[in-house]
Amino acid sequence: IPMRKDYQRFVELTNQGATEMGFGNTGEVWRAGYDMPAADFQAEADRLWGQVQPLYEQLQCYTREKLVEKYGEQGSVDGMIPAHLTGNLWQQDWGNLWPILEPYKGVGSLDINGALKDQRDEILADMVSAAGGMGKLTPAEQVEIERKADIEMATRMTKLAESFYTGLGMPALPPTFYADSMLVQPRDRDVVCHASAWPMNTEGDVRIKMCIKANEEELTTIYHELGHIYYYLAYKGQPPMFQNGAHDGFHEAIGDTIVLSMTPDYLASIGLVDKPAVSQEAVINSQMRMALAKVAFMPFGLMIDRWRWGVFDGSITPENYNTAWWELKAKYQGVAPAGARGEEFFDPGAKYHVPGNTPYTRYFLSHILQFQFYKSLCDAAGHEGPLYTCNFANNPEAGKRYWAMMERGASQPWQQTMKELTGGEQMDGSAVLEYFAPLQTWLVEQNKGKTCGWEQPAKS
Ligand code: X8Z
Ligand code: ZN
Repeated sequence: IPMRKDYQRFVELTNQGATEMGFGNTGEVWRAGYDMPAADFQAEADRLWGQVQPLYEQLQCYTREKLVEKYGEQGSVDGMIPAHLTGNLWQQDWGNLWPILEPYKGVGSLDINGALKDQRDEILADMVSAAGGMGKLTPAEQVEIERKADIEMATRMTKLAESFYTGLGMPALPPTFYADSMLVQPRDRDVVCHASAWPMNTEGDVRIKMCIKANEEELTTIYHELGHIYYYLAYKGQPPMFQNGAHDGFHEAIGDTIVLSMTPDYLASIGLVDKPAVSQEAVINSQMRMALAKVAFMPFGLMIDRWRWGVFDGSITPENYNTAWWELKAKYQGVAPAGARGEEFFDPGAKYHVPGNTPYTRYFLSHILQFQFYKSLCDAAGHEGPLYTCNFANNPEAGKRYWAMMERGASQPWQQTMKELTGGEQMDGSAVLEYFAPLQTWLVEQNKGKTCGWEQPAKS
């Protein structure tokens, strides 16, 4: 709420800047960054969404049914998922619903959270015993040693992520990366904990800023951030103008492509899960786990900028900020608040990228691209079998292909860079569908006889 007035003023100022540069508004500036007419870009995003929408709708339907099973009629709002039941403040990642949604209980257990917590506790226990036991420590020393354990664990997780990249033949991170990055929350000052990655100069001084905790989501976020870092390192030989992603979706997709390669086999190879079960049930479980992160995200990745494009072009006015926000969440995500969220609230302000003014369509595009990149790297690695079983860790051919693509930076239209990696010049959701084919079939089966879909709220 304190943000609303400031945001309104900010919109006026940024639009003024856009106009002075010859654009209609800031949304147009954002849509102009894709080597195609800004006017075509919106249709392009719609086309991609249309490809994956049927898969999302099946996941939404299944999730809603499970919520209704658990919470009765409070598990659904006119066919939509109650926002407060997704286990995520923004409804962008449904991983926390795993206990309710796990298709086959306990098959091929993928308890990475548990494994990471155990590791952290072991580090602490070792440090404590080296110091002569907990009883020997003052309360202040106990706090100190816990912190040391957190730092050690965060460093270990970061090195694990780094080892995926070096295993592909990419360079080790420079010593300054570990010396100067912020890996854990400092005690003596307030900081922004939202993860980010920074090129400090053009000579390879790269750093990340995170408050790493020992859980699965944070681990995959490190892989994501190192994707930005390795992209910076790969294109640092380009002239400054070209030291950027082919487009911003490419930048977001580098690390996530690697996360797709974190199959049960890979997780077992780094000691985070036991030898994975091999069965159709294990496949569905593992696909569901990935879908709760990736498929659930897609309409969210799209709706944020649908809202901001509307705000910037004036079709969404300050009197409608919050109403329009929830209309878009309903339309794309099929998610609804349990109680009224009127204009006395400013819910968009709770999403980091809105006050931070980071465009968001990049993440939607990334969620399409990363499956295309993954498929190409799997091809390069000579993978055979269903796409979702591919793990290209330690494969030099995949590494070479990826690095060659990353080295290009923004030196040519992204379509050309895309062609060099994938053979095609278009973004395309078919790799998403290929990857999730077993789950989609399974979901359709589960949803048989259910009334899927939801009521669109009346447009205000
Ligand atoms: O903001 C991020 C990254 C930093 S570029 C941590 N992400 C989006 C978000 O958290 O909302 C990654 C996925 C989506
Ligand atoms: Zn990112």
